This record gives sequence, C-alpha cells and structure tokens, in this order.
Amino acid sequence: MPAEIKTHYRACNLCEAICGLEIKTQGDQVLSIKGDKKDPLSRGYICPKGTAMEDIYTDPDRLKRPVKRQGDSWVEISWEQAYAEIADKLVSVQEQHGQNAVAFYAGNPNVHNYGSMTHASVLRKAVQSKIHFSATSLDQLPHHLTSYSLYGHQSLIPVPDIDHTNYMLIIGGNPLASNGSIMTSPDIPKRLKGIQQRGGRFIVIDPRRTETAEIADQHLFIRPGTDAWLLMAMLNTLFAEDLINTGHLTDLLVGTDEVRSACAAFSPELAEQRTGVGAEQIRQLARDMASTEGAVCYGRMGVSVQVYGTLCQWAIQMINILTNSLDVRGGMMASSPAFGFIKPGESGAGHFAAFHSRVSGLPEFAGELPVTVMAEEMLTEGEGQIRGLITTAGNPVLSAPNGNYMDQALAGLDFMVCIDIYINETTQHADIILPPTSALEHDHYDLAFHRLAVHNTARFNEAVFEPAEGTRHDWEIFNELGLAVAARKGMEVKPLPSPDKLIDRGIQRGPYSAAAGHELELTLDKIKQHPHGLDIGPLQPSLPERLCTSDGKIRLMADYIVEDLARLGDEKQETDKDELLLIGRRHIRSNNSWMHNSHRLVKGKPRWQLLMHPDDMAAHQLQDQSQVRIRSRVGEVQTQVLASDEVMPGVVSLPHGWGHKRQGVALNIAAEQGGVSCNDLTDDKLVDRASGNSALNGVPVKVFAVHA
Ligand SMILES: Nc1nc2c(c(=O)[nH]1)N[C@H]1C(S)=C(S)[C@@H](COP(=O)(O)OP(=O)(O)OC[C@H]3O[C@@H](n4cnc5c(=O)[nH]c(N)nc54)[C@H](O)[C@@H]3O)O[C@H]1N2
Ligand SMILES: Nc1nc2c(c(=O)[nH]1)N[C@H]1C(S)=C(S)[C@@H](COP(=O)(O)OP(=O)(O)OC[C@H]3O[C@@H](n4cnc5c(=O)[nH]c(N)nc54)[C@H](O)[C@@H]3O)O[C@H]1N2
Ligand code: SF4
Ligand SMILES: [Mo]
Repeated sequence: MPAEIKTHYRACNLCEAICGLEIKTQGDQVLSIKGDKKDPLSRGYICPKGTAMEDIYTDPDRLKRPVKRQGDSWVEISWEQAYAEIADKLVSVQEQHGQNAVAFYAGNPNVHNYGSMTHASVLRKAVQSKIHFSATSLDQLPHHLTSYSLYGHQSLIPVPDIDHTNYMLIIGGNPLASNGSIMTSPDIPKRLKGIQQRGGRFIVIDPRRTETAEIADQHLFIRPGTDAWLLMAMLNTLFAEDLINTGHLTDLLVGTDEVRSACAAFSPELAEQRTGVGAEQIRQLARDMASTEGAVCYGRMGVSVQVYGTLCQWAIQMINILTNSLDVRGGMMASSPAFGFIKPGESGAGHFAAFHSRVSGLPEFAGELPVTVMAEEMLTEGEGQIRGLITTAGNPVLSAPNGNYMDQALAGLDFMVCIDIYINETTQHADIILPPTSALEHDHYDLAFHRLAVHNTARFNEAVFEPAEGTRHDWEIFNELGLAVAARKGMEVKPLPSPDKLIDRGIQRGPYSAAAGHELELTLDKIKQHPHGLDIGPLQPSLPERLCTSDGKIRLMADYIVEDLARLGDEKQETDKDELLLIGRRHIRSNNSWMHNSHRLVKGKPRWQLLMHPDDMAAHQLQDQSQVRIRSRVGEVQTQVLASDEVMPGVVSLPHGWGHKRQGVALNIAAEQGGVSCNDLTDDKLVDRASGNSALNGVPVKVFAVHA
C-alpha cells in the first residue's frame, strides 16, 4: 500500500522573507511545495527557492555522517569518534598556543536556524576563545552599530512600515531579487505595488537599473560608494530649507544642532559632482521626505557594504528622525515580536571597540572582529596567531573579500572543524566535518526575522520529515561537541534543553504573555495551534518606551561619525579613466554561495557574467559575450562579459557566490556551472573604517580583453 499523502505547513528559512509553505509529502518524498495562502505575513507568496527546499533534502552530495579527511579523500566516522578527536585537537592547539588560538566563524544560515542561535553558546563556553567572526561584518554590521549608538541596543533596528508608507526611498537594495533584507517583507512585489495603488511612490537609487528599479516610480543612477554625499546633502537641504520636523521625538533628541553644522559643508552641488545625481534632484528627495506623511528612507547592502557603510546608515536614520518618519505609521518602526522583543534592560545590547584586532587594529563589535581581518590573523605570525578554526554554516572562501588569501589561510591552519552540510570551497579545508540535519528534518521558529518583519506574526512548525537515523540537529551538535571539549578540559558545561523549550520560556516572558498582562497570554503551545502563523497585527509606534539608552534619549552624534565625515570631506575624486567600479548582484534563483547544487535553480541561461555598459565596452574594445580578465589590487579572474545598459557607465557588476570549480569541492551540479568568485577581486583592505565592515561594493577594477 502506498504511504499516506500528508500536508505540512512550514516556513521557508532560506532568506529573510520567511514565507509560509504548504508541503505535500508521501513517505519520504516531497510531492509539492506551494505558498501557504493562510500565512498572514506571506499570504501565499513563494519564490523559486522555496520549492528547492526539496533539493537540499534529497541532495546526494549532502553529508549525513561526520567525515574525516584522509589525504585527498574523506572517510565516514562515528559521532563519538568525531567529537573525541575534535575535542582533543582543539584543546591541544589551545594548550600549545593559548585560548585565543582557536577562532569561530559563523555564517549566514545560523540566523535562519533557531537551534544554532540558541545553542552555539554551549560550544563557545567550552572553547573559551574571545576570537569570533561572522557574516555580520560582510553585511549588516553598520545597522547594528547605528542602532547601538542611537537607540541603545544593536537589535533595536526599525524597519520600513511598507504596508502603510506613501513614499519610500530605497537606496542600495534590490528587494525584487533579495525578497527584502532588514525588512522581512514576503510578497514584496505586491507590497511595493500597494504603495502605488494608494497613490504613493517609491524611488530607487542604485548604480544598476535593477528589477526593483524597473517597477519603481523613479530610478536614479548613483556612482558606487558616493551615497554618503547624497545623504548628507539631503540633510543639508532639510536644514537649509527649514524642513525639520521631529514630531513626538523632539524632547528625546540630543545634538540636532551638531547634525546641522556637520552637514553644512555638504551642499547638493558638491554631491552632484560626486554622485552624478543632480543637485535639484537631491533637494527634491529631501523635500518629498519632509512633505509626505508616512515617508521612509531605507538603505541596504549597496549602502551598508561599502566604504561609508556606517555613515550611510547613520545618515538614513537622521533623515527619518528629522522628517518625522521614525516611529510613525508609514515610516520606520521597530517590530514587536513574541520572542526577542527589545526593551530597556534587554541583554545583548552590544559594545564597541572594547578590543581591537592584533594585526590591523580594527575594532570588535559585540564580541566579534571583522571578517576582513580573519585571514591576516591566521597568516601573520606572532603571539595571538589563529591556528584552529570552527566554522558553522559559513563559506568565507567565497563570501569574504580576497578569497584566495582566505583559501591560503585556511589551508595553513593546524586544525579546522566545520559544522556544515556540504564539502564546499571552505569546508574542504576541514580536518573533520560534522553535518547537521537539513531544514525539513527539524522544527522551526524564526528567531531573527520576526524581529525585522513589517507585520507582527509568530509561527512555529514541526519537522516535515523524521531525521534520518543516526543524524544530529545543529543544536545537538553544539551540545555534544561543547560537552566533549569541556570534558577534555576537565571543566563543566551544561547542555541546553531543546530549542522549543528555550523559546517557550522567552515567549512566556514576552510582550504577549500572561506575565505581561496581555490578553493573548501567549505560549509556544498557543502558537502551535496556528500552523499558518498567528497574526499579531501591524507595526505600532513604541520607541520612547523601548529606547535602551542609559538616559532614555537619542544622542544623534557620535565620535566615529565626526571622524568619518572628516574622511569623506577629505576624499579625492577618482581620476583614473580606465578604472571601473565593481558592484555585486543578487538573483531570485540564487542564494549566496550554497544553492547552486540545485538543478532546478541553476538551469536556464547562466547568471554569473560580468555586466558592463556598452559605452565602456566600446572604450575598452570589448565584444559582447567575449572573455575578459578583471583585475583588482588583490587578484585577477577571467569570465564572460555581457553588454548591458542596466549598469551605469563606469560600473561593472558580478554576483558573488559562484566559482565552484575549485579543487576539492564535492558539489556535482554546482561544479558544472561556469562563473568565478567575485570575492577573488574584492579587497580585504577596503573597509568601512567606522565599523570594520567589508566594502564589497565599489571595488576599483580594470577590465581587459582576452586575446585567443
Ligand atoms: N535571491 C536571493 N535573495 C537573497 C540573497 C541571495 O543571495 N539571493 N541573500 C540574502 C542576504 S544574505 C542578504 S544580506 C540580502 C541582501 O538584500 P539586498 O540588499 O536587497 O540585495 P542586493 O541585491 O545585494 O542589493 C544591493 C543593491 O545595491 C546596489 N549597489 C551596489 N553598490 C551600491 C552603491 O554604492 N550605492 C547604491 N546606492 N547602491 C549600490 C546593487 O546594484 C544592488 O542592486 O538578500 C537576501 N536575500
Ligand atoms: N562580493 C560579495 N560578497 C558577499 C556579499 C555580496 O553581496 N557581495 N554578500 C555577503 C552577505 S550579505 C552574506 S550574508 C555572506 C554570506 O556568507 P556565508 O554565510 O559565509 O556564506 P553562505 O554562502 O551563506 O554559506 C552558508 C554555508 O552554510 C551551509 N549551511 C546551509 N544550511 C545550513 C544549516 O542549516 N546548518 C549548517 N550547519 N550549515 C548550513 C552551507 O552549506 C554553506 O556552506 O556573503 C557575503 N559576501
Ligand atoms: S522569498 Fe523564497 S527563499 Fe525567501 S523565504 Fe520566501 S520562498 Fe523562501
Ligand atoms: Mo547577508
């Protein structure tokens, strides 16, 4: 008799949109994956990656047992042997070279996996190293630093109230490809169209005419890395034209006059020279922000991950604050999640520059050093050199700047262990790989992204499939390896109960709990009764009560902003006519570096080529679709160029996460794909100096024809 057909509901955890899925299964087969129409947040929306959840589950290249390197090959070993050997090697490295000779790198999928978020601390406690890196410093670090210094907590990050806004300025974000970032907003095409349907507008500022720009009311090209000029000129206009309105926040603000004098020198005319956006246009953006009720200025990767990332994110907050767009309907508001609700006294607020990296002296933030120094900390000899590494769900060889240098650094380590499902560009350097179960095999509650959602909901889903026999979830690996390391050191570390129990505790202390006197009296059990997700309602103004600063005020200026403004003002304008500025690109069918082993996602025409403006191609005597060499300070790659007027003259675009032909990679479908790694060009010395975040956009390169 064929197995029974079952219907499961499960949120997708591949990107920040957290779409509800309806999954039909029979036995251990997936029959279909569709959007869950009853999910109050995603409303039935799904993107092509959602259906590829099946491919991760069935991927023959996915590891299910620990593997140990033996020369150029891998042998399966038992969990017990793996834990014992890892504990022994890690502790030996520490005994020989000190506690901090073992470092951690945590990649992006950790924040999409609640068990990793709740349990990584067990292993950290046992290892006792203070050297931590994560994908945060390739990404949203400027947002954390800005929220930490303005609002007193790194996670009190306001998000656009996209469902009620009447004017949205999107700078350096492409939500039609990314499905929204630091703005969990599934069904983004409809949400953006909704702005237009209520008579509002949205504007995109981007060096590329992106999918989002195509449907926007207006698109403005901007020279990469120059946004700070535009944003400062908008602030300048707000003061010059007397457009400041600080609404209900007025009494909380400290330092408005300092902001006024800081932007005095940044006129729209200067900004025009730097950015290529007309001065009058810039003034109009400022006037529209000020005159529209329910307006929001929002910036993402393009402005966060560039040389002025922190300054840009700070200026964006200033624009919202000074146009009465913060903490108001239709503006930017903090979400109110059932778990992880930030209020005064909440732990994890962050700290900044408590110590600095050994070689380049970049500051820590919240206990993490910038990834951009990870390789040099491994390759530079001396006390404090990193000699052992634990990676969890990360692929820095393809994700971090100067990938070849990273590759070299990992190859030289004394010991490396990876918690990962694949043997890829990074994990191939491991001595032992510990593979966790795949997403469909464990339960799920999104800890990170309800916190950044444009509408408050809560959703818990049971596992779709029983985990394969003898496998472990990420959280179990953290518990078990943590205990093994502690035992080897003769210390005691307690394992944590399963993640569902931990979040139930958090929910029962949260804003909708009986303890808080809320009528919902939420518990995890109550949330479980809503498998499509529980609707808790739209975003609400809440900031004055939730500010986590010591005096309950918002201090607008910070020293690092003053320093960065001086750096901006002193900056020379580039004059090398041969130089082009490299930017990234995301595509709806790709996800960072690790979804290229799904046939259904990679099929069709290739998407990894270099895009270049036809005028630049003519100036460089290049033919469309020909092979080109791209050279930067740190490296050179060869790939195919496509002529495209999507990118502005002077700019070239190459997506990251490709280039799977590196030796040792065991990803069969991915390795058949063309393309090179964009991060073999990006420069580990090009950083946002305020935060230490990498500058992966706006990298100077030269492009040459390849002659047969
Ligand atoms: N399909 C898909 N979705 C994803 C991901 C993915 O890989 N694929 N990754 C996920 C992750 S980890 C993240 S962080 C988010 C990112 O989400 P987004 O930030 O929305 O995505 P990007 O496509 O990187 O958008 C950055 C935009 O900035 C532009 N840009 C580059 N340089 C500059 C500049 O100097 N100034 C300005 N104004 N713009 C610039 C680029 O052209 C690009 O359009 O996406 C998430 N979602
Ligand atoms: N040039 C350039 N570089 C970029 C970017 C860019 O826009 N341009 N974007 C940056 C951004 S925003 C980000 S977030 C980073 C991402 O950088 P990383 O996080 O380092 O890289 P990912 O490609 O997300 O790799 C994820 C890894 O996790 C594994 N994995 C997937 N699911 C699980 C799981 O459930 N458990 C475990 N243990 N492992 C799992 C995968 O096999 C893969 O090895 O890349 C950054 N790099
Ligand atoms: S947009 Fe796609 S990848 Fe992102 S959560 Fe939704 S279905 Fe998953
Ligand atoms: Mo990211």
